[in-house]
Amino acid sequence: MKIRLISSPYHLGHRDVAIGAGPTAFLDGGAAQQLRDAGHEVSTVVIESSAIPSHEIGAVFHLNSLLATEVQHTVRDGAFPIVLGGNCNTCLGSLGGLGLTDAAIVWFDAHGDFHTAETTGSGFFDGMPLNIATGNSWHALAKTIPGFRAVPERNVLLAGVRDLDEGEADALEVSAVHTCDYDAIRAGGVAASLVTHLDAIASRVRDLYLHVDLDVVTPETARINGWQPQGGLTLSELLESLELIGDRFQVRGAALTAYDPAFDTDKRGLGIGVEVLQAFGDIGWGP
Ligand SMILES: [Mn+2]
Repeated sequence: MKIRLISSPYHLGHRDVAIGAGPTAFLDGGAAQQLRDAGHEVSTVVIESSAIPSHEIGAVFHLNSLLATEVQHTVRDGAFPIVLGGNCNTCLGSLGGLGLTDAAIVWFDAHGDFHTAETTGSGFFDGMPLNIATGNSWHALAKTIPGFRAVPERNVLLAGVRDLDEGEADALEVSAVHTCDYDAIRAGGVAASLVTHLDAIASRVRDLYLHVDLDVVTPETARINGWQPQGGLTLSELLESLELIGDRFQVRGAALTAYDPAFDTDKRGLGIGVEVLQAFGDIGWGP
């Protein structure tokens, strides 16, 4: 398959800092070549700007507008876009660039990423991207991203989550977002717990944006970042989940996010990330 790796190496607008260093680590670690070795035709591009606003939230939306344009070009070139994101908020640019009229999202993450200005206790802006993607907040800024269209909550599955803050958990509870948390997966197994949700969404919509925040895996599998809680999916559980998704959806774009190489002292995280990228290559939709 023709794949374009699109690197957005930023953490809240700061280049190559913390999880913003993840995309560069994957490219420097040979991710493109490993995909080529698996038979794919791979090109790479890095999101760059000389006009990044100095205020973080403005910077995030500026970079997402550039990302949307790059994803749009990728699709136009007939390539499958894989975004290497520092932040999970890259979902906004990815969704904009994909420009799907009817989209689903499967979102793997230890966290909910469903905060709003009204629920966040930390002010961490990258705790909000799924809430923004589902059209619940930051409307005016979301509109500045070319092609961005909110995804209906009922078309979204949040999987593997195990660290929700109070207000965020309440918001998810009353939302239509499908949640298959870590406890459910541990109790029921990957296939049994995910398939009901996936089938319900696939009965309505085929086109999917796939989001993997790598901290969905257990710390024993690999150390991913500074916020990775105990528990989580093993690599084989994550890969099994991705296969179930590929069987049911046209995966139009995918993203791998939130990997901070400073925590990955034994480099297992890098290897696991590349395996996830290979799985994206296997299930990605191509003409
Ligand atoms: Mn996340």
